[in-house]
Amino acid sequence: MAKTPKFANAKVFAWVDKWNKVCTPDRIVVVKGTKKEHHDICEMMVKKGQFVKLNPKTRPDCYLARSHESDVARVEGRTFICSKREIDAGPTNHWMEPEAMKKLMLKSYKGCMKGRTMYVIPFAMGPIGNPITQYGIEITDSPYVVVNMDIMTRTGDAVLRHLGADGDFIPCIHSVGAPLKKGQKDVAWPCAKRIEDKFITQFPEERQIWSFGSGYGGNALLGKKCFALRIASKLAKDEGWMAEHMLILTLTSPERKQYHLTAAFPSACGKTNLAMMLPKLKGWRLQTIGDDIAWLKPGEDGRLYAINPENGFFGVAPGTSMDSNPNALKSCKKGTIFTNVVLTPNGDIWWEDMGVDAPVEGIDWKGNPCYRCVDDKRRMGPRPGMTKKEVKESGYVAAHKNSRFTAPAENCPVLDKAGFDGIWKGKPTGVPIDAILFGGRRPSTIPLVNEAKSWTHGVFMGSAAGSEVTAAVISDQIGQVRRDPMAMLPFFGYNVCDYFQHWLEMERTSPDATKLPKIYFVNWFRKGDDGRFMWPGFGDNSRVLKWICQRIEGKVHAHVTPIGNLPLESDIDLSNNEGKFKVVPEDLREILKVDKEGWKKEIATVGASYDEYDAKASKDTEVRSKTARRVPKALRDILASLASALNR
Ligand code: GTP
Ligand code: SPV
Ligand code: MN
Repeated sequence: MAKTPKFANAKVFAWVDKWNKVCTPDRIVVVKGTKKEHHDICEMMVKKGQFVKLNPKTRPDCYLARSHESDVARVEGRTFICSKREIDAGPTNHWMEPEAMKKLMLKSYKGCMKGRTMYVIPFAMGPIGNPITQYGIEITDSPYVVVNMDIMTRTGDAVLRHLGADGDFIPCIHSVGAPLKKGQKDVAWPCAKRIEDKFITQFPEERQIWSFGSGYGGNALLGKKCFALRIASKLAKDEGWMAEHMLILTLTSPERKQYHLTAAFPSACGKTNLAMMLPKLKGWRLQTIGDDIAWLKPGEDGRLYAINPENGFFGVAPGTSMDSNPNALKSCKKGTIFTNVVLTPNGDIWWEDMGVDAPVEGIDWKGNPCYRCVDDKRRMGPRPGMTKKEVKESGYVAAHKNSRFTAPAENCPVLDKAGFDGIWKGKPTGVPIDAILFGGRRPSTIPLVNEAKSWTHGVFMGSAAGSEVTAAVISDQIGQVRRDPMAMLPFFGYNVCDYFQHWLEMERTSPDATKLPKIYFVNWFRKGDDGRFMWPGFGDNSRVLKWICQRIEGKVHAHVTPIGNLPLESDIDLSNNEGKFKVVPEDLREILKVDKEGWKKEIATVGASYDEYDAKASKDTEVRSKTARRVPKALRDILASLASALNR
């Protein structure tokens, strides 16, 4: 057995020592967080066939990994919130009694790191030393996780130094669940192959994270969804702040006025794209602070101040092109890890809708050869000589739909460095937020942009959010619309109804509620009868952001409708409406309307989701109060008045 290394912090030592005894790794490495260490681990993985080194001329310090076919996205069906009582996990989460879960998982962990190295990753969520920042220790047997965590969070010695002898941290344990027998050769992507052997478990009361069996994304990089959303949302509720699935951006108007916006869209629904967008409107400048997670704390002045707890981007590759998101592509120029994309013969990468010609021949995400289509240079098929139509009908893609890049934030050409460092006006407060956007992929009904009439109405809008399920999760419901309140459905660390109540409380407890951000609901994804998008999206979304800023300034009027305040068509700036994708004025008119019949159905669906949440509370005999763990009355009231207005 390996000897547990010394740590100045007794709690860190205890955490590592405990898992050393359970997992029995061959050796233990404490991650220092240096460039050399990162490089050495990547090169070690190349030697073991777990990474492909990309062409250092075109992609310096970049690597490609291919995951196992069973391990390509988050596994919501195997994600658990293990609070002591089921009702505290709520109606949207899978639950198991904590001690029962630990017993079960300990069986899996027993000897699970035999033949492997146990890495200990000290990491910070947020700039080290910032008052909003939190710390973690992730134990893992996956070098892939180490180098990804290295990009996605601030890791290493600096964190241990900050923790000192008794600093607090969130303890995390992760194993791919694939011990090696003596002399057994490792595979390219070790993991537990059967879905029922994977566990992504949060213990919100003890504030621990136990993950087993998967090496992919949010399942394994435990700082991200498990910590910064599930555990942090619980911390935030207890302490009066918010942990949200939101991008953060800085927008500067031609008059040089700065605005900070956050936006909560479900997985693979456009956060990274909006966070780095190149505005089509002249004179407007957009900068990135974060692309996935925001922690917001109320300031004494009543404003909400936000930091991005992450240090990199774990972005969706397919669809990322110089047309759609040049800043994301530029962020991937160096020091980036690509997972499940196509390898080209000259050691570069490719994916569908990258906006560049596919190589004549390449290696697809499964490691098999793939070939450029005969009639489309921008498509690849599994056999030579195929047409685009044949490939489309077969459902084949050369890069997995949830293939991703892990890129350092510092690579982003439009990074708002001060905001990213959590600094505002020289102080480490995070940036003050002017507007919060909710959104989702909605082919019908939901207008381009809709302004909430009040904070409570905005909370209602968030609670009512729905979206088509994307490939970011392993699911048989991809493409179907599901309710995804605040884009947090997979990430609530506690009861969704308490979470709604917490949002409402942010207004009630605010030192000055008039300073809270204004709330909007946007939809870039309306489709016509012919299936085409009715809004060009991407850089054209700046037209909507401008309208939002003008509303904040009180410069433009709006149509006050039962669903919310909608723009007058003439207030959407259509200057510079040229290029490959354009706003079609007839379509714009359509997506700014209230579709009364569609909304009646929408309201019924929202009501059904509320009823489903409440049904669970009714079953819990221990719920004494009549209102707790139920959808707050304030939201029910808005639903009812909206229903009656639509039926008038
Ligand atoms: P996660 O990392 O999973 O949380 O996803 P995300 O919300 O950051 O999504 P991302 O920005 O990576 O976008 C996912 C997909 O949506 C990509 O294929 C984009 O091309 C597409 N997309 C993003 N913005 C727009 C838009 O404005 N219009 C359209 N039509 N597609 C968009
Ligand atoms: C998401 O699914 O929202 C992601 C990717 O950001 S993952 O980190 O895998 O959760
Ligand atoms: Mn996400």
